[in-house]
Amino acid sequence: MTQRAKTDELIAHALDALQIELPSWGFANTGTRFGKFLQPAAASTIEEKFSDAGEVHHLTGVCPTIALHVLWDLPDGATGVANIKALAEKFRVRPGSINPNVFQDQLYKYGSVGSPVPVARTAAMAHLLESADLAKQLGSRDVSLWFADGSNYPGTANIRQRRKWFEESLESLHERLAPDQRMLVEYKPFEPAFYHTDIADWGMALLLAKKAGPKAKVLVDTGHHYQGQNIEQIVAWLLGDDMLGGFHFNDRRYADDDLTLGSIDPYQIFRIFHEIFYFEWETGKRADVAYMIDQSHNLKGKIEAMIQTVTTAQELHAKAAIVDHEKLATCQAKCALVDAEVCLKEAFSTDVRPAIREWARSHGLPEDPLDAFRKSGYLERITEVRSKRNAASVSSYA
Ligand code: LRH
Ligand code: MN
Repeated sequence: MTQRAKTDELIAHALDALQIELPSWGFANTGTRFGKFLQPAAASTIEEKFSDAGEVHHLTGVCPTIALHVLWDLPDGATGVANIKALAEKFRVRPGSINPNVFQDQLYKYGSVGSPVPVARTAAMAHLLESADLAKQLGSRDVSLWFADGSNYPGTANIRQRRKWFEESLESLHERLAPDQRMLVEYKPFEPAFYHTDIADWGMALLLAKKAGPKAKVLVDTGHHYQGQNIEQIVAWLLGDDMLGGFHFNDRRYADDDLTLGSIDPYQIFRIFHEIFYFEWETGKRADVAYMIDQSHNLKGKIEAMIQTVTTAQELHAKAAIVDHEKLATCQAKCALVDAEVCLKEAFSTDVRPAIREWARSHGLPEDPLDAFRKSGYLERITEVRSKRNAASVSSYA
């Protein structure tokens, strides 16, 4: 078999295995604290979010699930389950990770499960347990946890006491999960809290997950790191402990900018994928990792941005799949620094697009999903239906 054929086979194999979950909120009119620029075609109903996710899956073939945010997508709790199942059937996209929301209600001013206010802790715990039950009813494996909990001024919070409340709550949630379910603990260094955040980094998330139990893993949101932090090293450590549960992919220049994946630092995502492929090559084990997108598209067309993100992820994933791991391991062992680095550079600079187009053709998918979307008329159709309603919604900050 020629080297080219070997490479194409590795790429096809990687593309067959790659599944990327889409965030329902990525299709809605979202913004920053300084307001949001309304898009006439934006989704606001759960049906529209499933429809848009279905369109992206129809064009790319690799997005079979949609992440749901409980308050935004299931505001009436269990009464919304039947409708979600019907939408999943209609648009051929399954409900994916279930995201509780314990950060929006006024009750959570001083935190949720970490709040000194007992009624806030009780309400938050009840919502987490309800979210686990909703996940069971929807056949969703993952309950994906992010807490805005923290403080804004030194001395205003008992950090150790709050940790204890988090440990208790996450242990109770762990008990509620079904044997095949998981809870993913997401960390974030700051925002909306600007002095301390209770789950601020991977170490805190790891300790809480390990204390909660075997169904708890760590979720790495690529936008939740300090400048200069080595994210792929965190990924390698979590893989080593079998504690890497999944990713929220996005890109950033400064902080949690939620920009489209690979728009600022594509080599970063390539290095992350590399650590996962290298782990799988070395251990022979399949990394049980959920790949999810977590972006809010303030300026780009939301569906175009999502398609761009998925195809960029496919490309960077395919590049990482063709690193010559055998050669790399030999170079690392004999400290052949330049040759080791070249193993990655060689793969990263390989144009994998012809192989991806061939893979798409062989799966009856459009070679260029973005172009196919633009020619589909889907955007024109939904704009017709949604624009009047969207024009009416306000976008002011204060
Ligand atoms: C917090 C976060 C979290 C989601 C939210 C939409 O910054 O990354 O994962 O719940 O964005
Ligand atoms: Mn996230």
